[in-house]
Amino acid sequence: MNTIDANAAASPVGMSADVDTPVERIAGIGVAQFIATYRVPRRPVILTDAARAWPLYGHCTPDYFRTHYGDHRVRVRGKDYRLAELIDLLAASTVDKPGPYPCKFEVAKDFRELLPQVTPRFAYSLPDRQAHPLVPQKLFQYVNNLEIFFGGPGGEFPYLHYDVMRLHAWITQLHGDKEFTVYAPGQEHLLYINPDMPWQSSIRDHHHPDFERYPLFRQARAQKVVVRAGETLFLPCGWWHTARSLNQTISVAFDQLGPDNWRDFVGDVVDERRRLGSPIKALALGLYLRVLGPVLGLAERFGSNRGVQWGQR
Ligand SMILES: O=C(O)CCC(=O)C(=O)O
Ligand SMILES: [Fe+2]
Repeated sequence: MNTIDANAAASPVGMSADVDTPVERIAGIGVAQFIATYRVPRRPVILTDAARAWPLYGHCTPDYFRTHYGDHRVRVRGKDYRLAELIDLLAASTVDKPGPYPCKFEVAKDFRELLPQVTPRFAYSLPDRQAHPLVPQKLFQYVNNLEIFFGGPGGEFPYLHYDVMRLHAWITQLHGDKEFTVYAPGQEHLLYINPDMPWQSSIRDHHHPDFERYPLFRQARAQKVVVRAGETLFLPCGWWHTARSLNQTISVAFDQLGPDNWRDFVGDVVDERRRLGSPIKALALGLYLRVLGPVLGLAERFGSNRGVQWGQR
């Protein structure tokens, strides 16, 4: 796996989205410019100020959660903990003896009081069509609306993937540093895609891959991007990624379905129905969604799907 230093330099604006264009850090960009420069050309980018308006920004620490939510009951991989207990485990996590990872929870269900603390949703991530009543909500039954992740040093995300149904991914580091390894789309032939879950790679222990077993993976080109406290990573639809926690981390993540990834979304949804052995349903759903796309696009010109906040699905 070749990597290049993602944080070293900014690249000229307007270059196409490929893995050799280092991920930039930017601030103060207008929404229209963001869409034209990053979202539509599908260039990952780090926004250093997107979450600045969140009340939780700047004072989200493990101690904050220990104090305010210490007795909160949480469940990680079938095991129940008090949040304070989990935070202690993560504080003791090391590369050699990592604590559980990821410890992720749905904010609207597990930390509902936090919703106003991570509001407003960034205008860069709108419109979002996931909650639209004309979009079958069943499609999102396994997609969490808004997640909070707790991690400790050595915690590694378990599989290389792109976010399911080719949604755009937004990940904000509220505390600590996380290293993302990102692979541009188009390298699927090198990533040993899981045929049953084609948004996931089947490479085991992909952070320390066995290149004898996965020789093609050696040719995959990746960038390592460290996202630091306060920063937000935008990962466009179809970008493969994984992450590891460099120290104690708290992150908040959500997905976006907008006009510019609609076609990709429909393609994946239809393929999935076909794979599940329902070609007629796949055809009908595909037709419906292909007609719906431009209708929603028209409504969005008049401001539709922009007032979306959290917990509305
Ligand atoms: O923060 C991480 O560990 C990766 C999160 C991620 O990519 C996901 O939940 O889809
Ligand atoms: Fe992801």
